[in-house]
Amino acid sequence: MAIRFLTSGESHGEKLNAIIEGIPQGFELDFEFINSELSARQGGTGRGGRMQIEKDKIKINSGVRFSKTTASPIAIEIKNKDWQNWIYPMSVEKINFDEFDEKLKLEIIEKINEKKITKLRPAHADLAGVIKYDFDDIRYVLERSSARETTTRVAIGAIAQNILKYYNILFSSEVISIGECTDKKNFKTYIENHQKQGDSLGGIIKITIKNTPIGLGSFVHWDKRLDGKLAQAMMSIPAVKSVEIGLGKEYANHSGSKVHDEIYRDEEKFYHKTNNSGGIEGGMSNGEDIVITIAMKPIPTMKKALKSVEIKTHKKTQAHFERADNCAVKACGVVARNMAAIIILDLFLEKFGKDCKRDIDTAFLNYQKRINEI
Ligand code: EPS
Repeated sequence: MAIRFLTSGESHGEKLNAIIEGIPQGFELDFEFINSELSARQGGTGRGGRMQIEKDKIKINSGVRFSKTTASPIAIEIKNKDWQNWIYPMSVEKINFDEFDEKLKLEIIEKINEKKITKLRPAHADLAGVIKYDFDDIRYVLERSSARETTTRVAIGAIAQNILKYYNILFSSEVISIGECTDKKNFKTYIENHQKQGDSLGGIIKITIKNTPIGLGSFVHWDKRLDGKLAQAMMSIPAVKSVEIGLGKEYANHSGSKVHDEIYRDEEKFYHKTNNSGGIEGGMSNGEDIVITIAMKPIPTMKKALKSVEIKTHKKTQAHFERADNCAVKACGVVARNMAAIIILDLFLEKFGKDCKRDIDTAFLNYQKRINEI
């Protein structure tokens, strides 16, 4: 792997952090672009009250000098503005109650208890999470399993997109459907109607990557295949339940002669007139647009609470509800295009060099020259 990263941070903790290793020297970063991806992730009809509080912005603490990458590890942080409201319930340190007068002490205890969760939410990480880690409060699971964590991934992906733009590799995402609604004009009302009923929605998203050079990924080993890597990245996004490349599962309904993309060559390049393969053949990019379709399940946290169980008493109850989105499909698309950018950058650097922009530029141009001569 050319690049690797680790993220940390709880939804209502003080900050979200990440360290990215392997970004080459010499790329000027466009902070405005990175922040515009962060604010795109916050958008869309159906987002909850939290999005009114946060104005996600990247802060880079290392690995960049005068806006240019230095090849050193890049440390980033994004502040949780909402932290002010969660200082005590999410405190890292033990709370010393002696510091407070009786009234304040009671207020803090009440706040902590209020935030304690014991009613399992079906379809979330709650049940398996509390059992696996031996917790008596779902808060411990909820905080890290929250989709808030995708903020850091978008920031890293935006850095990747920023670098890939130098080579004209471009990423976009589009919402295809929300629940059963396929008419874009009606998405807003459809989501708002479900919101009024306290219900949540998922949907289908298409991610397109343009101008990927031929040959990213490889057929030589199972874990080098581009489609495999993209599928893992997509499925790692909370609530994503299926990934298709190109024609996807529809391939199974047709004979080969009807669906496989024939190969042509003109003065300039090899090409296909159709793109059912979604730009990937034999685990490698084939030069056509890479097209990924993902499905997101409806968000599990709902006002219209499902039947559930209380973790301590085992009593029947209704699932816990706290502030949540009722639809985050558009945001999921932003996360997906940025996760795709991380994978593409990783494979791009593996192919064209890992250290500095000038060497990568040369390798990239030489490769294009060689392809043109075939
Ligand atoms: C999210 C922040 C969270 C949720 C949502 C995504 O903020 P809060 O819990 O404070 O309202 O809105 O989290 C979930 C969908 C989830 O399942 O936990 C964000 O920044 O995207």
